[in-house]
Amino acid sequence: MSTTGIGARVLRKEDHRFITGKGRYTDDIVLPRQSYAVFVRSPHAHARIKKISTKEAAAASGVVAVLTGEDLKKDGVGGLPCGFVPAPGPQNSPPRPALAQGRVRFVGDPVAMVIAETAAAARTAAELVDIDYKALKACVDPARARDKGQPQLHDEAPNNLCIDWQLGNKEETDQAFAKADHVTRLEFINNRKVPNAMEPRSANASYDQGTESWTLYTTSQNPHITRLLLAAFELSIPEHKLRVIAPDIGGGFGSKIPHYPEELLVTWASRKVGRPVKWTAERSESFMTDTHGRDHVTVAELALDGTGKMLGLRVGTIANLGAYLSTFGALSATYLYATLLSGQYAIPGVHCTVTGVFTNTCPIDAERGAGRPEATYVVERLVEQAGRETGIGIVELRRRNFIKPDAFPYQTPVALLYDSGNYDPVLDEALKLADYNGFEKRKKAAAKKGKLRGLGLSTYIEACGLAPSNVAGAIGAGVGLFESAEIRFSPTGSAQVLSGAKAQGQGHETTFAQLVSDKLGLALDKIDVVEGDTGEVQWGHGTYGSRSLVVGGSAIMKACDKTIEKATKVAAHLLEASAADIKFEAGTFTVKGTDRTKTIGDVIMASYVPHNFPLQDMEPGLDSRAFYDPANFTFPFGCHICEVEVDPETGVTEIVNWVAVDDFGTIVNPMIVEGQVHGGITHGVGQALYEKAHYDPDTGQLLTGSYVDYQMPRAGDLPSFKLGFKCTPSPHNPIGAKGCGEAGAIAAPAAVINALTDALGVRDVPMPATPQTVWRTLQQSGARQAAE
Ligand code: MCN
Repeated sequence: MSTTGIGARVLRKEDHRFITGKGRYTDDIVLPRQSYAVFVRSPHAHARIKKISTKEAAAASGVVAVLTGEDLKKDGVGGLPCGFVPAPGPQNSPPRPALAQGRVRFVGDPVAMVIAETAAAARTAAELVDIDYKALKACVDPARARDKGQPQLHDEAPNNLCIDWQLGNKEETDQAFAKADHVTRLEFINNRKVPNAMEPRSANASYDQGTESWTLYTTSQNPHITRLLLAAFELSIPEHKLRVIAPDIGGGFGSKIPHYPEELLVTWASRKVGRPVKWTAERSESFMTDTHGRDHVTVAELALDGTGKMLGLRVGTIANLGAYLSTFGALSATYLYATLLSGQYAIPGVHCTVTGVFTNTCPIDAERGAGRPEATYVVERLVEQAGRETGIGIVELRRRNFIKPDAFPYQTPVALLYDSGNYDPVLDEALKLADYNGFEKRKKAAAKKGKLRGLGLSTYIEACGLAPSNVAGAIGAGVGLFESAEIRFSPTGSAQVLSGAKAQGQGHETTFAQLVSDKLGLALDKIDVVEGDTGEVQWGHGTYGSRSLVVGGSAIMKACDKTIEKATKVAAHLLEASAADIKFEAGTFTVKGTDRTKTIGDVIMASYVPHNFPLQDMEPGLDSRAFYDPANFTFPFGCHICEVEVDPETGVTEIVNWVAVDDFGTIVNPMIVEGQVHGGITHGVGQALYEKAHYDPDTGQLLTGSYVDYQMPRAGDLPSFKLGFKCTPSPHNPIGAKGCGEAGAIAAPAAVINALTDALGVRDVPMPATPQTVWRTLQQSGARQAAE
């Protein structure tokens, strides 16, 4: 194995920059004559705007302009579109103006934009914008949003209904339940999360009067899509007149996928005021307005026959979509959710209904895992509970129902065609690493200390590597989901790799360089990866859905192949041989059966100094460009085992052991993958034990709007993870890789709550299982037991 290629544990190239404070984030961009924007946001969850008076603010010291929704209207600026309608539709998609027009619908909804010489002046003037609101009743609870008498958010969405959607085979599922010997039923809430990227959102736009074009720096996971939406749907300008640059990004976790009002507003305003306009969110703005994730209310049932064979799975979910449809709106609640409900199991009947509703809360969009953690939570909580209820056991019930290796490709009843999988060996390895057989002994030892010990499994599957474009189109996305790559060489043998992906911390500068190093035999330090600039990168769909390696990386592999093809001709010319006789290996072209060679460096140089090229047959240069559209998703899977100890006196849960065995196909950089798994698990543990965006049910105020009220997991909350990999290559991409960026977040919540319910001897503990929730659950179950 090469020391820098696929499989090598290479230190991250980008980390020198990041850990020495040399990263260049959007807020670091300072443009000549830059002005500063501050947004006046709604303090109400729901209100009519009777009047906005901007006079006093406009007259304040240092103020450049004060703009409102009326100004947007006058300039004919379009609202923010939603790029997804879950097929077959319909979907009620009410308009979403960038600045409120007539009504505000969640706390933080932007109403006015104050632009000034300094951020401090803009903040001071923002206090002077006088808005006369008529407060309206708020609708916050998704479970009640369609009830009679609830406040109505949009005229276009009667009863606050956005979608009423379903997937699966209803009749077969109903029949399965009719003949079931055992049904396990659970009801739960998948708690709303704030993604909490370390770097807050920021945008800085300028307009060049000479070329009549714009440049927008922004914290975007997909700058090309941001450009498309801004140019085509909002500003009505030719797309190439806008350059969108996403510089270094300090975490996204999905919240920087959507296109936001602030991006439009600074771009629009930069032309209006004739100078650059910059905005950076305060942390409290991030809490209020970065799209949130999850927020499902679900009833789920699993039907089994007398032998424990799964017959059917029936799920009804109410999905909170927030006050407006975000860019990918209901995608996480529909096709990224219901399609995963078959899990790792052969279940003949699966049916899911999703009712998507509007409420006076921040819009919902993708959050690490996006729909797949919610699905895994449903399946894995039910399976674990059924294993306990039937007495078959949590391991045996899974084994009896796993899709068998010879059943692949396996068509699930919920649209996905799993291409490959072998679940038993992964489960075996996880049980071994977790010392499953020794658990009862550990439980007894814990009891002696007065602790309740529990163990929970999560044998998850996910579909990632979004996505084949034909599938994206069929399910209702307004975009294709291929990826592009370009390799540009300099005559002296260094290379720039341009990719349409856009990292926010995933290490693409290292792993993508490893691919090229592996393929072309170039030294790693001669390869730089460029992402996130629509002026440089030909096209891209960005980074989310653990797609960057399997789709973006595959495009790079394809571009490498094109380069090798071209370079082989050049080498043949230099070596005076036929191209058919040239072999390329580890950066060296050799005439087969001889010791005559040219290095890739020689060939690159000759391509750019083509003094004796036969002009008709060969063109100078070696640059190559490729577009790659995958044939299918990739289906990573694994088994996570969590072991907890609960202090019954305080309700405090300690995670004492964590085992994760995953199949990510070919691994390019094991160290980066391990880091991704660690981050993902931590994300999921946060959801299970600590995090919840809590809105006051009456007023719609966000009660968890700061780190004082919203708890994130910390390093000390987690054990040292035991990771194992049992990888089998993906059958359809040139790397053989499967995505890894979300796996931990998908698997973890179910593993934690399964462990907790085991420890407490209860059917359910609501997430987040804070000490208070655990303590209350214990008291209630204890009281019940005493009564029984
Ligand atoms: N990789 C590898 N071998 C594999 C799979 C992946 O070496 N078999 C490497 C990749 O080359 C890449 C990294 O692991 O460097 C993650 O790859 P991939 O699974 O393709 O995921 P993406 O790069 O597309 O990242 C998206 C994913 C998502 S959806 C979220 S959300 C997320 C995440 O990654 N947000 C993150 N990880 C994050 N990590 C950080 N630090 N910050 C975020 O915001």
